[in-house]
This record gives sequence, structure tokens and C-alpha cells, in this order.
Amino acid sequence: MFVDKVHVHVKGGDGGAGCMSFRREAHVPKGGPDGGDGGHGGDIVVEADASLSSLIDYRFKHHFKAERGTHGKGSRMHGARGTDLVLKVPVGTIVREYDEESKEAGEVIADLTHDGERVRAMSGGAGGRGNIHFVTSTRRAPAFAELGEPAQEGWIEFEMKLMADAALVGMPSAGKSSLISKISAARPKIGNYPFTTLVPNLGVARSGDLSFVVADVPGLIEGAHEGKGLGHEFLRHIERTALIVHVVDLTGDWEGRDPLDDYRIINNEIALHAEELASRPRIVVANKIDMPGTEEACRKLADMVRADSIAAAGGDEFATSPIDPKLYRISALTGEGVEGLKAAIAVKVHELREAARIEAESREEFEFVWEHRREVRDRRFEVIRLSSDVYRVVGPQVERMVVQTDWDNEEAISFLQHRLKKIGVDAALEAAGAVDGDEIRIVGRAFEFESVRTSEDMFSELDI
Ligand SMILES: Nc1nc2c(ncn2[C@@H]2O[C@H](COP(=O)(O)OP(=O)(O)OP(=O)(O)O)[C@@H](O)[C@H]2O)c(=O)[nH]1
Ligand SMILES: [Mg+2]
Repeated sequence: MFVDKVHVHVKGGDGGAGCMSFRREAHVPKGGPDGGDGGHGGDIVVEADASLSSLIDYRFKHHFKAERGTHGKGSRMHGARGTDLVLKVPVGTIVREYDEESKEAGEVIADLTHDGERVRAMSGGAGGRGNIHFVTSTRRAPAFAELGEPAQEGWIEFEMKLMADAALVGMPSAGKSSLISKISAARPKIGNYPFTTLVPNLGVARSGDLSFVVADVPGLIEGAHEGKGLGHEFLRHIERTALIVHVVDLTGDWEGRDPLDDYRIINNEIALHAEELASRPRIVVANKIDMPGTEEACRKLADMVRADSIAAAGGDEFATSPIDPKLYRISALTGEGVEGLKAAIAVKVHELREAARIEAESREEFEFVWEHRREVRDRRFEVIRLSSDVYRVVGPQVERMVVQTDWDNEEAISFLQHRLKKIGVDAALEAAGAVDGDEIRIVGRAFEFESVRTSEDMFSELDI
């Protein structure tokens, strides 16, 4: 089976707890705080690996977790960092956020197009800080430490798209598999019945010094863009290819079709699948010229292609068009015209690669864009009024702060209250109508709202 889309649940390692400890020495009656920090939990990293050709590894295993950080200890001993978990995927995999409930993919985390390219898809939790961090001029002996931060977790989607330079598309039985077997070492099944090819085949073709990767995609039929036939899933693969090589069967063999209708239908399906594909560079091939009685269809098709080429260039005959004005006439059976077609594809692919290289150099790194957006989202919180005197605060960062607090420790709780105030939770509660004594709930905890604090400055010198 050709596995090209999977969903996996990933979780970073939790952070280790910070330590609350005081120095003990033989001749020092009361030592200072010396609790070390907890170790950072491992991250979930996704890495492209050129030796993989499918996502089959993720077909049955869906849950992955990185190692947790260990706890801090006395004598300023910090916990160890948890090991990252690296998930390997084929080159050409798009990593996205995924909502398991709605079954919808979200933002793109990364598009891994080079061997070894990696992205941190989920972060491990930060280690909790030991009590050495909480010393201030008014508080010499802080008797609390932070618990470890829980790691981020969630579902992500891997989608693999073919990384071919050129894709052979067309109606079933047009001769796409015959053509790829003529121009490359690929040996797919060839049959005189439709839908012989069920999964895409890749081959490497050479023309002089130039080489390119070509894909033989299963046949498309009318309505493919809305799921008809087998083409639906595979239309996606065309999105990745720089060049579309449209193969038309001049005999209209399958179901006694008209080659000119076929040509129109395939163009339509491609454009309906994704608008930008309509302007994707394209070469049109007329196949089966060895069959008698195909000359007229060939002539008409050549006229259509020329007209489409001019139309795609905005009606200007001399402007460059994404559609090659020339119709390539071949026989994938006898090999006639195949060398010339191969050379034309090779030259076009190399031109496109050069253009893509120049564009890539001026593009911003995907990873950082996504990480920045995620951070912004992480800091957001919302106040929900549950009843006249009960409020709930929800938001990833706020909730993590609460989970990191040791609730058996008064000092840790007042430190939390100070942090919440600092990031604007108190102000938001007041704006929502909360008054002293109201109940505030955050994750599984409930406490009383107090707008004026007596212990106000106790933590003000700390870096929160
Ligand atoms: N006469 C002639 N027959 C051809 C030519 N190219 C392909 N055929 C025949 O057409 C039939 C279909 O060829 P395939 O290469 O399997 O076609 P395909 O486009 O890969 O078809 P699907 O995989 O079903 O989409 C086979 O019987 C081939 O032998 C050609 O140039 N001339
Ligand atoms: Mg085929």
C-alpha cells in the first residue's frame, strides 16, 4: 500500500522539577538556598531522510513521546535534559498541525524538502527552577521551587508528496506508463485496460548531461477533482512537480473517446483541483502516432495547444507562456519522437529549477514563522464568566503556570499570583467584572480573587 498521509500524536518530555534545598555544612549553622533546576524535557523533532520512500512506519504506530528531564538536586545540581525524539519522514513531507476532533489539518509547521532538514514540532517542558532563583533582598531563604513544565502535546499530520520534476498525467490508457518505461529505468505494469497504474511510479531520465525525476501518475477521469475514479488522491502529487507533461491518446482508445475532449477534460480537472495548477508550466504530448488515422486529431490538437499557449500568455503570441506552444508527437510503443520529448522536458526542468533556486534564496524560513505564531497563540488567554461570582481562565501558558505550582506551598502560590498579575490575568478578570472574593478557576484549581496584594513586592525583583 502507498501510505502518503498519516496522523500521529506527539508529546515532548516533561520538564524535571526544580529543587528546594539549603546548604548544609559542618560549621555553617544555616546555609543559603542551593536547590538546582530540573532538566528540560526532550523535543519532538521531525527530520527528512532521503533513504525513506513512504510513511509506512507510521501506519500502525501513532503515539510518540520524548524523554522527560530529571529533577534538580541539592548542592546546585541540575537535572539532566531529556533526549529528543527524532521522527524520520521521506523528503517531500509536509508537517502540519492537526485537529483530531474536527479531523482537519491546521497550519503548516514545515515543508521538508531536503535530506536532513528538520523542524521541532513539539517542545519539551522547561525544567522547574530551583530555589536559588527566588532569592530577593527581602527574601533570603525562599522555601519553594518550581515544578517542571508539562510538555506540549498534540496531533500532527505528515503528508508526503512526490518530489518529481515532471509528472505524466492523462486519461487512463493514454500510454503514461509506456512512456516512463521508455525514458527511464522504471518498469511499471502496462495494460490495455484502464487504471493499470494504481500508485505513482518514479523514474530518473537522462538527456545528455541533464537528468530529471519523472512520475507516472494514475489515470485521471472527468470529476477526478471531486473524488471520481482513482485520480483524486493523486492529483495532489502534481502540486509538487515543476512541470506537467500532459499525455493525450490520439486514438481516444479508452471508451472510444475523442482525444480533443480528453485534452479539455484533463486541463479542467487540473485547474479545478487547484487554481494555481492552471498556470503551471506544461508540455502536451500526442501519443500513439503509429496508429493509422490519427493525423487529423493530431493536427487539431496542435492548433488547440498553440491557441492555449497564446491565451495563457495573456493573448500575446510573442510573450513567454507557461504552456509550450509545440505539440510533441510520439509513439511510446515504437519510440518515435521520444528522444526529442525527453530533451525538451530536461531543458525545461533545468530552467525551472534555476528559477526556483533564486526564489528560495529570498524566502523566509518557514520554521521561524510558525514558531513565532505558535508562541503568540500560546500566550493568549481568555476569561469566561461561569456564574455571577465564578470565573474560569483558559490559555496554554496560564494553565502551564498553574500546573507548575506546588500547591502545598504558600510561597509558591503567592509567586503564582504575582506571575498571573504580571501577564495581565488580574486586569482581564477585573475587566470581566471580577471582584474580591470571587472564585477563579484555572485547570483543576480554584482560588479567591484578590485585587490588592499585600505581598506585592516580594517577587518584583525576579525575572518571571
Ligand atoms: N499503438 C500504441 N499503443 C500504445 C502506445 N503507448 C501505449 N500503448 C498501449 O496503450 C495501452 C495502455 O498503455 P499504458 O502505458 O498502460 O497506459 P497508462 O496511461 O499508463 O494507463 P493507466 O495506468 O491505466 O492510466 C497499452 O496496451 C499499451 O501497449 C503507442 O504509442 N502506440
Ligand atoms: Mg499506467
